[in-house]
Amino acid sequence: MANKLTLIASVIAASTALVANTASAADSTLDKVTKQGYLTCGVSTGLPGFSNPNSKGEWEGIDVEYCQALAAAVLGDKTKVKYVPLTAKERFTALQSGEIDVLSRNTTWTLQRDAALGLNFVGVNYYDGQGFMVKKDLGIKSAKELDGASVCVQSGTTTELNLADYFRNNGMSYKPVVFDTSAQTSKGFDAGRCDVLTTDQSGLYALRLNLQNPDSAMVLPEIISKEPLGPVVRQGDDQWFNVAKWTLFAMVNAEEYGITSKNADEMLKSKDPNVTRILGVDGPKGQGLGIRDDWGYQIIKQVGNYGESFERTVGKGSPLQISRGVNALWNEGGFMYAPPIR
Ligand SMILES: N[C@@H](CCC(=O)N[C@@H](CS)C(=O)NCC(=O)O)C(=O)O
Repeated sequence: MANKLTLIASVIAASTALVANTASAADSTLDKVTKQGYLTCGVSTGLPGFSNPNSKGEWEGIDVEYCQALAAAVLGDKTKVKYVPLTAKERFTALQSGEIDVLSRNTTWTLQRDAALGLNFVGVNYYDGQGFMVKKDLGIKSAKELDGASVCVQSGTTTELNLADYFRNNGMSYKPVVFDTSAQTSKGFDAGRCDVLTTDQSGLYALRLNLQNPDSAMVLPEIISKEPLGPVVRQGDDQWFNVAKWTLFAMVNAEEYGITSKNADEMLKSKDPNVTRILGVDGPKGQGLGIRDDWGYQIIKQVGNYGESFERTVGKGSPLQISRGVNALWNEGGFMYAPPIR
């Protein structure tokens, strides 16, 4: 009897180990990405500055450049990315199911998403906050004057929840007019389906550009929430989580130490150990992460540092013209601070 029980126990242990092994092999996103030779990146269906197809159908934006950086770090080639457009409602299921390797889609880091949804936020690549846009001819100057307004809003977002909180907190009522994509939301606003459009403030500036007459609308001064936006991976894959985190940190650190896509080659010979460690000439290189030693160099050379990416996509080099504000580096009055590469 005892023998039989031992036998059963060891069979159970062996099959559990087998299941665990299969699961961990299947769960290793880094192995999967390396084997297939490309990365699958979940983006929006189109939001200028963040993730948006250009006239040639190429994806552009700060969230797209993060995926390019991740591909450069892991595969040495920023073009090895397959983009999967996702609505706000679809995005988390796509990540949980393994359809995408990383979600990089103006997604707000919240407790519920980080914990209950089984996801890990990589960090913050854009500090945002929710705002309102109205037609100028309404004559409204503050969100406090919006009692009774109809509000165009996108489903499956923090925006919907903050909107309800804000109106309730201020003793005001509103009528939600709900859409699935940003294109539908801004068309709805343009067509007069609502008095006001609400979303992340960066999104307001982006959507305003696409209105028939951008000058007819204005953004109200109130910011009603915190929207720290960042890339997301699945829980339970620490190696991939690390690679994803340090890709973002390398871009921020590179800006801090003045390494750019243009001077990266020269910087390989720098006397500053902070610089050479970011570029993988010295220091931990790729060992602990399990990727190529020159991962940092590849990110900066092929994509650029955080500041370059910001200016090109949402900043002064883009139609959005957003200033750095709180997204400046920590030593320039902003929140962008990355742990050291050493
Ligand atoms: N940051 C918020 C809102 C994200 C969001 O989806 N915003 C809309 C409105 S600008 C958007 O990006 N839409 C793009 C799309 O429809 O694909 C969240 O994580 O819930």
